[in-house]
Amino acid sequence: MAHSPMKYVKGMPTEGPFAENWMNVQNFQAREDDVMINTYPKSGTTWACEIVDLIFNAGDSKKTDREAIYERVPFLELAMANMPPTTQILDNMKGRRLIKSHLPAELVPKSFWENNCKIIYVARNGKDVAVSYYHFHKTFSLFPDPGPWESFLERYMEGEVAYGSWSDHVKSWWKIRQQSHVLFLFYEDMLQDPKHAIQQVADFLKQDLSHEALNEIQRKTSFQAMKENPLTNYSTFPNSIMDQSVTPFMRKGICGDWKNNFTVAQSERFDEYYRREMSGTDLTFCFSE
Ligand code: PPS
Repeated sequence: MAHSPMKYVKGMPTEGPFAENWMNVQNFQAREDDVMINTYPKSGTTWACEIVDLIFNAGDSKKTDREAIYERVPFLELAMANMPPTTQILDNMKGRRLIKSHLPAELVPKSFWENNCKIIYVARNGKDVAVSYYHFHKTFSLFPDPGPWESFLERYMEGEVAYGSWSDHVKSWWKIRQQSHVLFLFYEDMLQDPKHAIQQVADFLKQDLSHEALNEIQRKTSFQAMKENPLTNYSTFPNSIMDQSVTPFMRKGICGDWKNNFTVAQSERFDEYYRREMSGTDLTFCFSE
């Protein structure tokens, strides 16, 4: 599998074709009823996307099991050689659009803010994100080869990976979390009390859910159910782009897997970085169950 080198957009490292399509992303026309699901990569995007689609379909999986998650919730900034960019696919989409993005708040196209579009942001602790991102780099040909874990972790803490710095990203969204059209969630809270998280999202979207619908959404969006569902586990995605024989997309889905990957010294270096980056904010993460 050939990996691609990175380019930069407004100082943020990104994939080459994404950078080439940047003008279309920046000028993208959001509509009032668009809903964006945004995260730093590997923070629970797919999980949140499936929850939102099920909520809009009152928990009826006969309706959501129509297409793969990446078709039901197109990825705004995705662009690949020889394929129409997602911006074009979204322009032609009728009805309510659910839109996935990993852009930091300041790079989200201004039409989303002008239209007060609802945005659900999920943040995950930076150590588990680093591990998940490292494994994902090995499978995803649009990203550069991650090399050894030690050097990947250094680049991650320097923000020299796709979408830049994890800490800048989470802080950019934390700063604006009180805007009424933004819902800020933590992956670890979703793991601990999924039903509560689903209800929070439904309330935010002003969608009533019956007891049965809530239970059904919880069942359908458990890690195991999503791992087994070909429409959410990316097994229908081209193998030449995401080679899951290396690591499955639905890998572990837990809090604290970093303990199996970080050395004590790496953990201490990360803690130092975390303290420095989070000083001056009241944003805190949970790193263990
Ligand atoms: S991506 O490629 O950035 O869009 O990936 P993303 O979906 O944001 O994150 C993938 C990680 O989320 C885990 N995941 C889940 N965890 C718990 N419950 C559910 N339902 C769930 N769905 C996805 C997935 O396993 C990846 O984390 P890791 O740690 O690699 O297992």
